[in-house]
Amino acid sequence: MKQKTVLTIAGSDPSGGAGIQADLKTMEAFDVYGMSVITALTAQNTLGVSAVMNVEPAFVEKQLEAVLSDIQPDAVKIGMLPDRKIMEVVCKTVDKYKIKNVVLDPVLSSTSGTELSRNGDLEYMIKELFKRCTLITPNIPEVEKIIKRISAICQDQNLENILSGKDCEKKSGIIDTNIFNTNSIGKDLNSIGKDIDRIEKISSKEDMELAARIISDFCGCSVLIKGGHSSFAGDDSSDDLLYIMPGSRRIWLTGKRIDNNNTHGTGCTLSSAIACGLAKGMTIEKAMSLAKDYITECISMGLDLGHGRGPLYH
Ligand code: PXL
Repeated sequence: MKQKTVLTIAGSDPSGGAGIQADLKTMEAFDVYGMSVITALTAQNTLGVSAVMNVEPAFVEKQLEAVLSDIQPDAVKIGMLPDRKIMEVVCKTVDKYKIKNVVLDPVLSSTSGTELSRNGDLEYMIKELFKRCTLITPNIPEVEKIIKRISAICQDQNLENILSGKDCEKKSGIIDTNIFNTNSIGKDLNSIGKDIDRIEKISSKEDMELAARIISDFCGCSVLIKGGHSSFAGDDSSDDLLYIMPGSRRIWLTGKRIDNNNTHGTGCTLSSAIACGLAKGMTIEKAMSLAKDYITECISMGLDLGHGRGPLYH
């Protein structure tokens, strides 16, 4: 018997709601064979993270080698990457094993105990890791951090040259797409230079669309912006934007905000569910649509565990 295989590269949450524990439960629910490489141990519960111990990069590499030299995953989900050295190991391994179907949840927030405090770490993630991914799945606060960083990179590299497509490619070696060069939402190049600053705060659906396009063009991957943190869309909606790189397609996935505070691990669960769909050969849209149904069901079951922000019903 054969089963599709999915690997998660992420941190451990001993209370079982997020990280590799949530990923593996999700894989079980999608009937794929789950594997896990651990990047960090956290000590946490539903009330918060009390300690984090990063795994040595060389040991992350040992885990990756052990798994990948034996089993080629049909998809990979990447979660918490606590430092740049671990990111470098992951990039190297994705290349070495020509891994396809990579879904990255760019865990940037302190709720997981990871604050990628050095800008260089986030810059590395943006320049080197995103382009190796099929899809990245930031929430709105993460989008704001990413846009701010892209804006700073662009300023460093002289916006004028970037807008004309010259300098950036030479300096960073990353831009092979039509950066800022699409008229799909009717902006001329100069106004987009201003827009990048305007959307340092995402305050409308239009901002989400512009941010998704900039990130996708700059980084060379498809982007899912999760609307769960939006406060502008009205109280009862939680719409996600899927921006698919080939063809620059924008797809809105509408969702009702569910009255449940127990949402610990939703980011991990959603990105894993998408990876499961990709492993089964689905398109990004199809995988996302099934993942959204799954997460909606997991939240609406109303599981109530722990004294803080509780986990989902997986
Ligand atoms: O959802 C972000 C996240 C990722 N990884 C680990 C976490 C969390 C959030 O708590 O604990 C290990």
